[in-house]
Amino acid sequence: MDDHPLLISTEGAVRVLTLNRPQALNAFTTGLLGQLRAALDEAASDAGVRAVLITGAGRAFCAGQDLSDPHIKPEFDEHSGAVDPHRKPKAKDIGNLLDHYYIPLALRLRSMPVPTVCAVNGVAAGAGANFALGCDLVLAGQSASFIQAFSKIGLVPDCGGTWLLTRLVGRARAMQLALLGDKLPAEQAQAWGLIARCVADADLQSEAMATAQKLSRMPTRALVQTREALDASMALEFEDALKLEARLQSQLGYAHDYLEGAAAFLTKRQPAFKDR
Ligand code: T3D
Repeated sequence: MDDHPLLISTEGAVRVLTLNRPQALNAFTTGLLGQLRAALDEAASDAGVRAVLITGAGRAFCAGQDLSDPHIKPEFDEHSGAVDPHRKPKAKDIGNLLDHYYIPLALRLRSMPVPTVCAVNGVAAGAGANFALGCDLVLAGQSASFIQAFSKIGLVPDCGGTWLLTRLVGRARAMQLALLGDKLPAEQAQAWGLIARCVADADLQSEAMATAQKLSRMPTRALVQTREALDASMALEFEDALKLEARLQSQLGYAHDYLEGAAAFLTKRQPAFKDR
C-alpha cells in the first residue's frame, strides 16, 4: 500500500514532483499515474508556477509500469470474480491502460505551459525512461541509466518512446536501444544526445533545481512556444518552419515579456518577466 506515491513541494516558482515508491523503484501504478497527471494539471493552472522539476525518491528514477499493479492484473473469472488456478488468465488490454493513463499523461507533460526539467537520479526503465525523455531538459546523475525494457517482456516502446527516440538519437541508435533493451549509462546518453547533461550524482539535485529556477525567471511563454516550434519543425518543410517562426514572433512581439526584455537590455537592468 502506498501512502504517498507522489510528493509535491514548491521552491520559489518551481513545483517539484517526486515519484515516491522506492520499494518498487518508483514503478508506475495506476494510482501514481493518476496523481502525477493531477499534479501536472494543478501546476499548469497555478499562475505562481513557472517551471516543474520531476525526480525520483531512492536509488531509481522509475522502473516503468508496475508489473504487479493489482489494477491491471489479469482477471480470472469475469462471472464469479474467483481466481481459478486451473484456468489460463484472460489477457489484459494494455492498449486500454495506455489510452486511460499513459497517453493523457504524456500529452499533459508535452503541453505544459511552463518548462519541465527531469532529474534522473537512477535507473529509468520502460515508460519511466520515456516519461523522463518527454521533459524539456533532462539531467541525469552519473550512476543513472536508461533502459527500453519493453522488448524484454514482449512489448513495443510506449509513453512516446517511438517518437522521442528516433528524434533524439536517430533511427540506428533508437533501434539498438529498443530492440536489445540494454542499459544505456547516463554519460553515453549525453554523448548520444538522448539527454541534455550528465552530472556527478552528488550535484544532480542542486544542478537540476538551479536549472529549473533559472528557467522560472525566464520568459515562460517564449520558452513554451520554442518547444512547440522545435517539435513541429520535424514535420515541416524549411519554408513552413520559417513561416511558423514568423507567426510566433508576431504574437510574442506584442507581449509584455518581449517589451520588458528589450527595455531591460537597453536600460541595462534585470528584466522581470511575467507572461505565461
Ligand atoms: O502492463 C504492462 O506491462 C504495461 C506496460 C507499460 C509500459 C512499461 O513500462 S513496460 C516496462 C516495465 N518495466 C520493466 O520491465 C522493468 C522491470 N525492472 C527491471 O528490469 C529492473 O528492476 C531494473 C533494471 C529497472 C533495475 O534492476 P535492479 O537489479 O537494480 O533492481 P531489482 O532487484 O530488479 O528491483 C528492485 C525491486 O523493485 C524488486 O522488488 P523486491 O524483489 O525487492 O521486492 C523488483 O521486483 C521491483 N521492481 C522493479 N521494477 C519493477 C518492480 N516491481 C514492479 N514493477 C516493475 N516494473
